[in-house]
Amino acid sequence: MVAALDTPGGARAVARCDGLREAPYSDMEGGLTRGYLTPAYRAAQDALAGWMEAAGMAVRRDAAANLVGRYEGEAPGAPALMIASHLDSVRHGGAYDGPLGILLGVECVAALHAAGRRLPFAIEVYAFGDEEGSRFPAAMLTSRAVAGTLAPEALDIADADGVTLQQAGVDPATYLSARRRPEEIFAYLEAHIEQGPVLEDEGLALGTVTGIAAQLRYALTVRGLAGHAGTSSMALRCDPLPGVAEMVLAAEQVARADASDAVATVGRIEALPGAANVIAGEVRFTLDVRAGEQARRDRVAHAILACCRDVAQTRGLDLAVETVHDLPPSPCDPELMDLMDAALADAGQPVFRLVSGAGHDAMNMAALCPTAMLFIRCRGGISHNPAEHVEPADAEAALAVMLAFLERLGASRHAR
Ligand code: HGY
Ligand code: MN
Ligand code: MN
Repeated sequence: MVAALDTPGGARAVARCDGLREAPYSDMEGGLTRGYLTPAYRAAQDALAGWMEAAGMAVRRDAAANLVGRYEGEAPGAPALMIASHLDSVRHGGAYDGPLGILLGVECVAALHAAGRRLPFAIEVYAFGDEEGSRFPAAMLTSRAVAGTLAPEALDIADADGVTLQQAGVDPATYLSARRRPEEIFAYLEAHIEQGPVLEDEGLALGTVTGIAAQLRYALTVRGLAGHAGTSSMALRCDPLPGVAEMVLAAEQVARADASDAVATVGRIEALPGAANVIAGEVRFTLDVRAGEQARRDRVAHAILACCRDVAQTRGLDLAVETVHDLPPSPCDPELMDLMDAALADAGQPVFRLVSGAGHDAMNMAALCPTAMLFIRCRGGISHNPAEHVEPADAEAALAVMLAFLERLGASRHAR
């Protein structure tokens, strides 16, 4: 069990995140990898369930194996504000990307519970199970299921070891019953580390998020002809790996040349069969393209794919492109942004707004209800890296702003 600080608050949320980076809450030795539905995921859920119960919440797991803690409002069964983020991590990632937003939600409820406070709405804290897509070849499965935007066929997937979702412990036949309705959830709030350098550059701890960049993710497969590294002359080779090298460089060059907020990343590449003395027969790689506006994202992505097709044709390679996901930009709700700005001021924080280049579950929840996000400074903007760091004082400030946000939201609900 993770040793939890006795003192409720943002610093305890940070300490709990630190505890969740250790065994048995990680699938790897010497770092943090927590995949959806793995033993580490289940262990982390068990620790979280205990903290939710101690904060006065009723705890359940939904059909998508999300952990959900509910704290009733003044009237039982009232529509809820969802406060959420994700419990899974990238491979060898940081401790705060996801869990900090969940645990700050738990601290919000713990503060209300300790004061015997009930608001004019319920609060449901969700620990989404799959945001990163680090285990299965899909991302944001669980928030899409809750938002009602997940297609049934998206569940027909298996991880790198061939383990299906069903074998991993969820039932595809009932999975989509995790869906919530607008009459149940009226708004969504996610606190998250910025994962970028803006707040630190501005000397600020917190900021109101204006929206989330549009995101395209592809899986590309390039096939050539496997062969013997010693007997195949250079002139006669059909080696996909140098071709993919040209494609990767093209992705960087096209995105740089756009001289905008567009970004392109090849994060994973795999040469098969992967032996030192075998010319690869097949190379698989991912391509992630983002921009604040969909048209710019599409322009850059299509230009990169055109370069890939040219390279494949020139080199006589076979190219297959699969779209893994296509996420439009997701603006945050203007009224909730104003509420967040006012809550920042209530808590003595400068009011500052910024866009999110990183994707978040909030972009899916926007299909269900109005969304708000609060960004928290992280050192050097480093994330998806074990060096990810957040100051406990900044988490305390975030909690104060979130509690002020709840009070203002309550007042606005009373005024209706
Ligand atoms: O990819 C992202 O932006 C998020 O961290 N899953
Ligand atoms: Mn992440
Ligand atoms: Mn995240």
